[in-house]
Amino acid sequence: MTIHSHPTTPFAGQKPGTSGLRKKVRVFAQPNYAENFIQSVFDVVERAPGATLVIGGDGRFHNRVVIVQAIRMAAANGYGRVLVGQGGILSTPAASHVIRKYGASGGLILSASHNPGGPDEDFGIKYNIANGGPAPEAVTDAIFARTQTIDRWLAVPGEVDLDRLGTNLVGDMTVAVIDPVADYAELMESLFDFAAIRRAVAGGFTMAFDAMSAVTGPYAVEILERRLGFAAGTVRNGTPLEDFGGHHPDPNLVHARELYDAMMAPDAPDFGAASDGDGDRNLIIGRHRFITPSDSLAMLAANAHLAPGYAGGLKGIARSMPTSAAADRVAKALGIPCFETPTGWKFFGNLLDAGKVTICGEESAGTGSDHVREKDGLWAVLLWLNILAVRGVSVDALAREHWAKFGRNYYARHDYEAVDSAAANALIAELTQALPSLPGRVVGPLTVAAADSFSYTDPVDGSVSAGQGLRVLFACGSRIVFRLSGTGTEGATLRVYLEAYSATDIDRETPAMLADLIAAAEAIAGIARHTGRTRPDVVT
Ligand code: VG1
Ligand code: CO
Repeated sequence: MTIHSHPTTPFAGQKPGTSGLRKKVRVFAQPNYAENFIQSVFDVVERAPGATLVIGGDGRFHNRVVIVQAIRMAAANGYGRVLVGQGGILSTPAASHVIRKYGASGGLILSASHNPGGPDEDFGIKYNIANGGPAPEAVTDAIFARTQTIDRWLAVPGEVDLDRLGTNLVGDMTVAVIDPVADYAELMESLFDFAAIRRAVAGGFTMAFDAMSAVTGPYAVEILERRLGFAAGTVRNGTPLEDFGGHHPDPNLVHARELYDAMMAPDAPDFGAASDGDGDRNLIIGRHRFITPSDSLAMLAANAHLAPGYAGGLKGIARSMPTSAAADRVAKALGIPCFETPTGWKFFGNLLDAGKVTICGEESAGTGSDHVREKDGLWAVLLWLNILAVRGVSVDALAREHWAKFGRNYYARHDYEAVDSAAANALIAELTQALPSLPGRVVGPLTVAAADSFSYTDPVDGSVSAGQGLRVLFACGSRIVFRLSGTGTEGATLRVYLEAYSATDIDRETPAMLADLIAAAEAIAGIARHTGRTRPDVVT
């Protein structure tokens, strides 16, 4: 085997964010850019000689180029085997499952998730460890440190036909091109009552699934249409496209508007759902009833025991800090612990590995469980379908019943996108300074009870992650959280998370319930003064 050593010099800014390294395609396409990052991964991550590496992506533009290069580099760096999805495709949860199932030492997931794709759009690389989950901060910090000193990358010559299933050799390393869907579909069948869902479908239950021209299409067609019997055409936009058809593959009320409108129409199907670029997010809309991701986590947790995979009950629930406290109320009722972590799935890994929690979720449309170590869009859809099939109720009825029992957490997230980075940093710095003086301040009808910068101490390994978002808590129980996104590729994105709870008033409109909080967010943080924006770009 001939190993070529290619001299290189470091690039600034190869620091993984909330979920891997994300940059514009033109940044990744520079000579040595992707290679430097991948070599830095291979230089620092733990593995035995001859270890297995999983490689897959969401099918976006530039995927194939990087996958073939990563395979040549893996062979030169002592891996014994690479498992790669056919066509370079693996959804993020499927990649997590493949890592676990085949005992791989880790995986490279090539995705920028919900960010748009194409020559002028976004690309990303994320490393997952042997548990199938995103590398924890200690590992991403070590990778970043390595990118700052790197002086060579290694590769062997070789080509791979990503489209042909089967095994090849690159250098001395085996490359197995695998069916991206089969293992994952089998896992889903082991967790859920497919027979009950099939009976509901035979009885007339209908759904619409928007794959947003992204990676979930083949998974959804196989599972929903072939195995569960939903009508052909149930899966819309089911062919993965390199530019996602020009859309943002972000399943929210802005980018999945067509699905939302279909679900609000008089002839709406019973159930609507969508997933994002890499298949780890989910959007749930019942006939005439939108479910916030925070509520979805709570409702799934309250009913999960109806699915065979969770019949024994839940060990605990974890949610990211900005996610609403709806799940906390369910945990309390179930008598199980509820953990509050920083934003990003990597913080759930230790809790899942230690058996402290079974279900996790984020307000950004991510829900998942201990079946893999990533959030999982289709998993959430199937758990909803299982629950609805067993209970024989509509989404709306289930939601109302839930709120009647637990009260309702009205919730919204306001995003100010592509804000000038200096302005966004100034807003956060000024607000951080003001935190100690906020308690007692009266803003309209609201009084600040407490304010802090969220810091997390991992209960399993004791690691501390500080500066994870600014929290302003009001005496009435309402809350505002401010933080900057760690997944964007242009300027800064300011996220403002708004939450108001009512134990009894469960049938109000969300904007009305949040109006005082929206005014308070402006008064406290000076969003317009700092950013020049008077309204958010995206409300979800
Ligand atoms: C966003 C979400 C976060 C999610 C992350 C990755 O991060 O807020 O909840 O875990 O995206 O999701 P940020 O730092 O931009 O707020 V995905 O579907 O991009 O892998
Ligand atoms: Co995603």
